[in-house]
Amino acid sequence: MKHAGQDTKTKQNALLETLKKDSLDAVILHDATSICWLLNVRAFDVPFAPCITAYLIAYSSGKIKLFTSSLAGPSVESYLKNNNVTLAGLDSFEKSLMELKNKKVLLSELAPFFLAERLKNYVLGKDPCLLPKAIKNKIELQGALKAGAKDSKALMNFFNWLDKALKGKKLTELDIVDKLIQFRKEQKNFISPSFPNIVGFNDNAAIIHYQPKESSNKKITGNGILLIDSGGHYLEGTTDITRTIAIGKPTAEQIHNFTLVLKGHISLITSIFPEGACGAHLDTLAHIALWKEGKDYDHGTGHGVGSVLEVHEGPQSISRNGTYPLMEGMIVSVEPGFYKPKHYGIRIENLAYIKKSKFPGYLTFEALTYVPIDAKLVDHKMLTRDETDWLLNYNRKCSEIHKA
Ligand SMILES: [Mn+2]
Repeated sequence: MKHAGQDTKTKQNALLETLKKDSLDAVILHDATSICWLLNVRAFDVPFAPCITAYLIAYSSGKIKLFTSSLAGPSVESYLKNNNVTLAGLDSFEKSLMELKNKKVLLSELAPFFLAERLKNYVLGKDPCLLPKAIKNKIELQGALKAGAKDSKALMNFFNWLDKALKGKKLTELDIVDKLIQFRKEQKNFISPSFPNIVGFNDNAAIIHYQPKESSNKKITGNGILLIDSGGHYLEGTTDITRTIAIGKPTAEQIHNFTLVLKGHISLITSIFPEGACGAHLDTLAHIALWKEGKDYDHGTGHGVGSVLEVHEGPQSISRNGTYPLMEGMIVSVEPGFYKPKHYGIRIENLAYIKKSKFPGYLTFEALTYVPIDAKLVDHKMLTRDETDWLLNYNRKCSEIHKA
């Protein structure tokens, strides 16, 4: 509750209102992040996402049944009991499901097929927890800012170390993966990485979802660029950041393409947009500098981020398919990139939250991530005055956070 900002009873009451409004007998939740969000519980069933594996049925009577084999400990059990939740094993889910056979039940469009198969009278709709989970409350946003600052510090400490370490013995991509975890562990309330870290040098980074393995593990040596995409869960929030840095001397082409990606990043993160605008409307901003040169990248520009749940969370997304309105309080990543197959990859990723702009009815972003952008990869001649100002301000704020 300290970190959730809203108790489970309040969340349950809002869910109950939805059931009443649509005259539903029950709703079945299958998404672990929705269940954990609703009950304000976290667990360690799944690597990289502090969630439980469970099903949940919320009845219009106000009763809630949680089916899981993973929650343990009398304190959790009594917490749930005090909050109206009956605990049952996963094996008894089927029986409760059959009892709902002729009832009017809300099922998420993304629910597994077997649920719909068992029920006759189901209504397909959005998971009712999806939107309230995505719109962070004040405490969750404060937590995200705290987690962002700690994570940024961890990364700046890491990059300082890396700078020196590269002058000594040869490091590999996997050495860096280990070090990233070590530096995050130094920060208070660190829980775990929020996804398998991506560390790719030169051609490895050209593979968008590359993760180093023993068989692919490259030594960081000679000239090139190094892409590091990593993140963590802290008690207060979840982080995700990508930095691309020059090792040795970058080529003019690498500097040029990095600057195009940077222009896209700045254009999106500084944008002001009307309420109701969707990710798809803004996606172009991150691409336009690349498109002008017949270049592009083949991944989404931004995803929602859970609060100590999953690092990828809907319903919002900044991509061609992002048709959900971006709303105040949502957290998104801003991560344009560029990949030259078999040569190198570039990505610049910050998290940001959506807030009111100075114009009524218009929204904007505020960064949660503060780790300097590598000046060795920036061609200042390609930047406008505003872009240069943004970069200076941004890097200044990074050093303030590092010193704090
Ligand atoms: Mn990301």
